[in-house]
Amino acid sequence: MRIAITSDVHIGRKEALVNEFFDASVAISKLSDIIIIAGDVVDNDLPATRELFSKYLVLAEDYGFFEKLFFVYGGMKHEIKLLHSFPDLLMNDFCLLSTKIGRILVIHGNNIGLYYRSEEGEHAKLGAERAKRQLIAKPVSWLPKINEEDYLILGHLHKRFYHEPMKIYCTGCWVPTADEGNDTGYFIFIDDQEKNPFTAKRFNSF
Ligand SMILES: [Mn+2]
Repeated sequence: MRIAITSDVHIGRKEALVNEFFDASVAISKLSDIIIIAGDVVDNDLPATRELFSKYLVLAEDYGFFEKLFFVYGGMKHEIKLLHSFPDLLMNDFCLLSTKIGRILVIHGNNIGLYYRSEEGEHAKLGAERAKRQLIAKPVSWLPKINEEDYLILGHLHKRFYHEPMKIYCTGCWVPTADEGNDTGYFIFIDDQEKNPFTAKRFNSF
């Protein structure tokens, strides 16, 4: 199975790399069996945002990847409302994949208490680690029970990292800001047949 995962595109925000996201989606769709957008695909529910999102779905139809798309809800109610107004979209609070390398749980993260305190010097990795440990210790009713061996893929933090010992990936985002520099616009690509199954692919690397 070949899986592409990204999140936090924030379509509708002025700075968001929307065209880059569109082009990268077309490129990665040719390599992937499933494409998961792990929350915050849109930034708001304005008419211009809906129009852009509709364009994305038309693109997906045209290039034959509409059926590969899966949307995981982000933190904002307007996103759920927007997604629900488009028929035939696959979506849920989470996505659980059973692969050759093990189970992979994809969730946005805000809804399991994912946060970190950068002003106190806490790294985003620590916030993600705390969230996973808490989820293992205190499972929540709306998610499958996970353990340490399961991979966890998160959005929400707008920081891209791989916390290898904890098997946690964070996808980053598509909104450049001063302190994030060019670490935006990535898909995590997983091929469970490969010896090194995880790679990160930036929009300008296709
Ligand atoms: Mn976000």
